[in-house]
Amino acid sequence: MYAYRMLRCSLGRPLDGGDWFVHHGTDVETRWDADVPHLTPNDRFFVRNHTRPPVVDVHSWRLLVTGDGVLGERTYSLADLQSFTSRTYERALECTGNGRRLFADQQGTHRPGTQWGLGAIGVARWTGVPLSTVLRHAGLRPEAVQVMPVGLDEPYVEDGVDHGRVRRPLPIAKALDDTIIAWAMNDEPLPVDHGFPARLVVPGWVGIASIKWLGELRVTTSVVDSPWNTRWYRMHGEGWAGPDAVLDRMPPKSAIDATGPLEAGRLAVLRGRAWSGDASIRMVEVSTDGGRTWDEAHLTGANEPSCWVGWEHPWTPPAAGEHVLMTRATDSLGRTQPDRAPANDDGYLFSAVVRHPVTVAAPYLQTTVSEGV
Ligand SMILES: Nc1nc2c(c(=O)[nH]1)N[C@H]1C(S)=C(S)[C@@H](COP(=O)(O)O)O[C@H]1N2
Ligand SMILES: [Mo]
Repeated sequence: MYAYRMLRCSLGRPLDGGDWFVHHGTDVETRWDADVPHLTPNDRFFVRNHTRPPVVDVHSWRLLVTGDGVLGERTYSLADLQSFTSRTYERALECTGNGRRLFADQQGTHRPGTQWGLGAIGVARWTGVPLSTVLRHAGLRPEAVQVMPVGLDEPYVEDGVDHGRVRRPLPIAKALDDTIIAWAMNDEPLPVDHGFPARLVVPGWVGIASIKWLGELRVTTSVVDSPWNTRWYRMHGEGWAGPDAVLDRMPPKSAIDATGPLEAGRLAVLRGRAWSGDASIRMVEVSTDGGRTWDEAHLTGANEPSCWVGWEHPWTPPAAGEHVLMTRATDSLGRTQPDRAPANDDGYLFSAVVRHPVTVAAPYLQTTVSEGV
């Protein structure tokens, strides 16, 4: 696996000769300071693994559909899944803890866990079969309330406690809505790191919902929990004002792409993107003066729910030196990025406006002229 990751990193490089990722142990995040196209290439897509990717023999692999929520137990080979009418869409996948480092950087409260910047998100073109198609084919009972997808990676052990295979209950409504069992990512077979041969894609929801290396779907007529919704991936702890809540939809967020060199008095076009879970983007506002004044940016390209939309905004830096750029997204549900992200013990959902410091150079022409005088 390590060799595979090394190989992947050596295929093409950003301009500075580094690789496409910020490394956090076995997890990697996409670098915002390198050019990130609308569709995140597979070899630049963030990876979050609780343990290690399993080696799956696709010929003997079968997806087991089981539980009292279906009429009988069934298994599906990859070819079986691919024989159904497929669905393809561009959707974001984002880790629940994306931006966790900013709890320390911007709010002075370090939270334990992977210290992601903003790069634990990517957008891919996913192809697969709607989960609803497979559940109905397996004989979904009207009393079914949830689906528990189970990964084939080895059981997750933390501090000597075996929590079992990575799994998290998905309410039946979301399972039957836009969730797919995907086998292709950007028109290529799923890479090993991203769940080969098949994974769930649960658009707009916390990344943990999109279980990789699918082995089983347990469909039940009663609620069954897993540590991934009782112990982790919920909002709780010091400073958390709301009710202890299981996480589902991601909040609106926005980011600024690499700006390139900025020069005082010279028009630049700031670009970036904004996204929100289960919603499209209504508005992106940009501040070039550290949050005192805000202007509405121009949205570019498609604006689909649970995907990102581009924005651009012209800016002529008034003076050389340090400036702080900020962006604030509002989604189609009326949710706006707050000044501070709600505190919670595990550092989930860093949704606040992010400060983006830039250095503006002195006007090149003026310097040469004054030097010549
Ligand atoms: N089986 C399994 N599924 C999993 C995980 C895992 O460790 N094992 N990690 C989850 C988490 S926390 C996230 S954020 C996404 C990451 O998907 P990616 O690595 O393809 O970007 O997968 C989710 N699905
Ligand atoms: Mo995650």
